[in-house]
Amino acid sequence: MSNNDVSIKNHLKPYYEGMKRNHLGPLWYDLGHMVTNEPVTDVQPYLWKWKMIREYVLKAGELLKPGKDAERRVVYLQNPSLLKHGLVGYGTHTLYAGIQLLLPGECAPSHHHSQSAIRFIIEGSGAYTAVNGEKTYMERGDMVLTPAWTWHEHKHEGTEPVFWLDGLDVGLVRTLAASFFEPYEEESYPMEAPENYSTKQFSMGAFKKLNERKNPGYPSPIYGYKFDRVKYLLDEMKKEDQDPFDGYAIEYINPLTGGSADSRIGTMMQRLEPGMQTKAHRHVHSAIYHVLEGEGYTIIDGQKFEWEKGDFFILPPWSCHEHVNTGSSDVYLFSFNDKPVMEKLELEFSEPYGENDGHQIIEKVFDPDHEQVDTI
Ligand code: GTQ
Repeated sequence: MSNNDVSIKNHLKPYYEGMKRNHLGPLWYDLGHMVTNEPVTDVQPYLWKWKMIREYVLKAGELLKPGKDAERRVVYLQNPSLLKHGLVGYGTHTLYAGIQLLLPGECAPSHHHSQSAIRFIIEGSGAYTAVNGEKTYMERGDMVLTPAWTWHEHKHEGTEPVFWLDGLDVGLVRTLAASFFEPYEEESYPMEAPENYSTKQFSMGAFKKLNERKNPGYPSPIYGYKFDRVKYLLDEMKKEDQDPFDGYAIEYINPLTGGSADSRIGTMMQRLEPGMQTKAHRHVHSAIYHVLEGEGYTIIDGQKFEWEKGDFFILPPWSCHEHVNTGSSDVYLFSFNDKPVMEKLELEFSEPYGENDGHQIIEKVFDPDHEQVDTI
């Protein structure tokens, strides 16, 4: 830098300081921070062990009662990289995951909100979620929708504790400043439809009663997506149906639109055969994964995340990832994501990892024992 440049800089100092005081900024310095070449994110990958989560959720079963001490008995997954920014309850910048526990006889009262929610059943049976007055019974591996604004409540008529995953678009709705919540005036919304009606209506084909009105697309006419159907489809898939990046994979859809089951939260199940390793790619959408069955690992941006049945992990936006099944039986990975939003906003984009025959080199191994120290 010449003397001349320094004196120009000094000369302009009052100009830049004045700009700042008046809450203005020079785009010629900052454009590169605003309109970046590629997605920039604070979201880091993370993994939680089911054993550890389960202990904390069970303890909550002793501490409080839903509908009495709390609206819902839920322990949520807090991504540490986002808590730094004060983002409480964030798994990714758009998605939230919580583990809900209902004990026999308990009821989580009816309410509705502008967030969309999906449930994925982890353990136990005999509980239902009622959506707009229709009971949908929940069994392990089922996915249940409670789309934005639908009235929903949970009740347990069985004998064992029931655990399920709640997936909501909390971060997205918060960023858009569009959160609304309202409890129903009574514990229960009137039961208007026969049990499991929407699930049955589409389980053997697609039928409706004569004169029954169906909304022309939203929300999905199905609330309960059964795991036995998902498993059947995945197990039937042939070698040529394999996706190089996701293995055998299906998405849950709304049969009226052909789009995702929930209009904002995407849901997917993947099957990986023993020894299978997918190729790495990255995409704009982010996801939260739950291991329904099996063991293996996922490499995310060069870091190895080892998982087994029940574990959860975060897939940040635009992070390179590939999955490996290291066990002797099939792996089933459930995940939910913000892909429908990215697609609607014309922001979705993906690309394969171009080097090393599509596989990343492991540079680091995530150590949950180091990260999750203080168990009860
Ligand atoms: O069950 O309705 O984990 O409203 C977070 C917000 C569950 C629910 C959560 C909710 C619910």
